[in-house]
Amino acid sequence: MPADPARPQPAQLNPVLPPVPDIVRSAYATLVVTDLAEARRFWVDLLGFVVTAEEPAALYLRGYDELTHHNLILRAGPVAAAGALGFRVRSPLDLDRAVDYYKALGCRTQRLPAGAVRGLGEIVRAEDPLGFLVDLFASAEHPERLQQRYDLRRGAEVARLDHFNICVPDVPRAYDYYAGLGFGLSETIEDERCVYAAWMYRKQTVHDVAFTGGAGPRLHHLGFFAHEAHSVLRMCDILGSLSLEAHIERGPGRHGVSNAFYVYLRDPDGHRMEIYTSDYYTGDPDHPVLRWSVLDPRRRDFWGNAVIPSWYSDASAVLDLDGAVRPVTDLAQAAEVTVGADGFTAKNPAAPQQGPQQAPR
Ligand code: XXG
Ligand code: FE2
Repeated sequence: MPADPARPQPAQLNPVLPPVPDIVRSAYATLVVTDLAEARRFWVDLLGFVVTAEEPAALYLRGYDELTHHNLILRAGPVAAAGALGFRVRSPLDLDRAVDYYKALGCRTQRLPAGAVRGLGEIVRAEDPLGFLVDLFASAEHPERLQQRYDLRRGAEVARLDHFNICVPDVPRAYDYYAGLGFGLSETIEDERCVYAAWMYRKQTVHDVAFTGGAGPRLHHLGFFAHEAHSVLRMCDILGSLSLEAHIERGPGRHGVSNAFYVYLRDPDGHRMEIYTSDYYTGDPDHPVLRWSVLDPRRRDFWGNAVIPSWYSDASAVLDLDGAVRPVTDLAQAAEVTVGADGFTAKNPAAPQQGPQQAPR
């Protein structure tokens, strides 16, 4: 990875590729669930997602702040997996660019007409170089604005999708691909020999996408933004009251990376989601990268609480363009858990007292 990679210009990285599509933000994901009624109980009845549209085999859900059709599609299917990761692009011209760009990268690409994904205009769907399905769209239906319908809010009071976290066997390769698409780098976990994880953005927050080193391609989690830390706590209390505490996998806590307050939940199929609040602005052109030592016990939980092993090992399979589950490649670099200091021994007084380091600019 380059020494100072904040917002590299894609053309500088690879001058032979056609212009990149202008990606605005991470916008939605599709999860295949094996029991739609069970999934509905979790995502709608417990977590409080808004149902924009409903079909016998699919639900289109959004947060209370979302002004487009959906942040999440739950689709019934035989095997739990993640479908496409949806990115909003700025204009229809960016869809033409996306076709040329992914074709130049040698990726299988489809153009889907408006309405092929309910609520959205035309879509360019590609199998990206990392093995994930991505949907790029430039227009969407605007459902009723619910931001100030406080009377409707339930569960975690989720506002919108914030980010995708993906498991990749080679983190620097994932960085290169997303840097080529014009994503900026906000934070990393690294040491002198390896980058173990990285957070990258298009919108002006810590991330739209993050990479967790591991067998991949797999979806690690979907991060959803809530406005208040108490929404995170309230969700945990609701699950506890209903003896559904097994859905809570990690947290609640304060991340070192991103400074967000968080909890990770697992849905009935094991898909992981995060409720996430209070990260920070990254929109300045010279936004400095924050690099955490892999040995810093506060990097993943600022209070030094150990990360549960399943958080590193488990993730959702992903589908290819034909709807088949993609095979995974094993981690091709050192595993963070073997070098890091989360220590499944919980708090580690012997860990070095290193803080986050600002990259030299
Ligand atoms: O959104 C995130 C995360 O990717 O889910 C994980 C922000 C920070 C972290 S970490 O566990 O590294 O603190
Ligand atoms: Fe996250």
